Amino acid sequence: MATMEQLANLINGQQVSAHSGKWLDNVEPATGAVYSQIPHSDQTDINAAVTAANNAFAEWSAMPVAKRSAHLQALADLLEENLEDFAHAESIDTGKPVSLARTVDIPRAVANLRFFAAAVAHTQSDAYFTDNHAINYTLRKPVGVAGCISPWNLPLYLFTWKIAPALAIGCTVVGKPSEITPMTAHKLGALTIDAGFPQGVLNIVHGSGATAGAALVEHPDVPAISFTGGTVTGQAIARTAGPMLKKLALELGGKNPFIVFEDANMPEALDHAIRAAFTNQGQICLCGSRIFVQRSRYDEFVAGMIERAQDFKPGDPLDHETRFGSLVSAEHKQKVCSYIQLAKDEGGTIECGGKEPDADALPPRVRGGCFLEPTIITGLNAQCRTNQEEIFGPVTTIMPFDHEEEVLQRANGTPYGLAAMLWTNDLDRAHRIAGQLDAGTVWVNCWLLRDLRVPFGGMKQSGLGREGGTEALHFFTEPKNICIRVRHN
Ligand code: TXE
Repeated sequence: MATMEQLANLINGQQVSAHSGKWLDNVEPATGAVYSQIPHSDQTDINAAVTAANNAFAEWSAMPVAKRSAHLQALADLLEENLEDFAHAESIDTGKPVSLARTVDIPRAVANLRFFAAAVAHTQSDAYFTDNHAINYTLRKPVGVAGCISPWNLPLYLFTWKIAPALAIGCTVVGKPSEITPMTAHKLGALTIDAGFPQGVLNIVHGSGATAGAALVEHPDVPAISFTGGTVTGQAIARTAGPMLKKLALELGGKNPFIVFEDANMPEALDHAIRAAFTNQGQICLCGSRIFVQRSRYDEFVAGMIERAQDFKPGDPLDHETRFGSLVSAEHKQKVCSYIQLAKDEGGTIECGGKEPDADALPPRVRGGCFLEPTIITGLNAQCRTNQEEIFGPVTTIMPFDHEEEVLQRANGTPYGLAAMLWTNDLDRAHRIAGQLDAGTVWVNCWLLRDLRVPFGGMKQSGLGREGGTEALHFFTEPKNICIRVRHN
């Protein structure tokens, strides 16, 4: 029997097992089989990683910016060279189609590293000339050891989204990838050794959220925590980090509205709505999971969505033709199924999907996997739980609306505020509505078009603080104002 691959922590430039010698199983969700193990790290491992990061901080933060950038660019080069290998690993680990991993996740992870390597060279410091008698300027120093905790849906993309700005600005890092999808972060850690990163600059500790994650958040020598994940976990982290007065960036859940006015370009709106609903099996915090369509076009839109959903046939994620893969775990699939049942109980009509694919619709290799058909539900009101709570799976509802004010109120009527999509050809209306939507990002006539320079994050329960561009670089610094009096003889 082949031996099971055992992943390693990266601490002080060395690949090591958990101090306790314990392991957690890592499952391939498309088959349900355990295919590797990760270190079940605890406080002892986190302490070792933080010590290594602390020891590396003085040299890394004092290094010329161009040299730090070169390290990140070297890592990006290696990742790009190994794109196929990483895409394959990400597909096995997450259940997402390998075609998505190789065209989106991995290239975007490369782009994150390159973007922040370049952006840090262009950071500016504010300076003010104060009424002719003082000059104020702001020194921004890296805050120290940054704790970066990432989720399972876009594992490498979101891991690099956090570590790249932290490293670029001069912080050292202890990263804690999701225990559900550890593989690509593990492989990236190995690449940092090949890229010649100084020891201790990037440390990666695997393990559960309750053990390794919590120990990282509680560590007194980690002054900044950047977290992406569920709202409940974000609230728990805030309860620990808040009283310790840590810097905190939380990117949490969403329940994003996708609003289609009658004047919209319908084929385009439909093509984007279907992608926004079902890309990555609906497991993207920016997915559009509540679609509002102006009544005159409602029936046509529902029919168009049902037709297009047929293109998202569940298949083996490793098959390059597959567009729609497996959910990330049996537990998560169970959660999504419970919401489909809830939608039925609340009086919804399942227009398509709503169940597992028939066994013979899947190739034999993946018949034990966590598959669900893309699901479209109508007939629900905006206030029911199905339309209020984050499902985070291949489930979208469609509702008709009559007026602007009505749709605004319903779109804004959830605890979340991450993203909103708006489809109209009326320029005045686009500006009018976009400005009033409760969302950190509003996409007008597009979805998931990203510019890494803009602030990214959520309003209300969708988060705290902003990532992206200058905001991300600033997050990992402690600004200090220096005021110099100007004497006039
Ligand atoms: O994520 P968790 P879960 C949503 C989605 C999903 C729900 C729960 O609705 O169904 O969250 O997902 C680490 N201290 N999103 O439970 O727990 C954990 O190990 C420190 C939206 O799988 O939030 C992992 O590394 N860390 C989301 C990370 O937190 C802790 C993406 C995220 O896990 C911890 C994923 C603790 N006490 C899920 N507990 C998005 N915004 O994109 C867990 N962790």
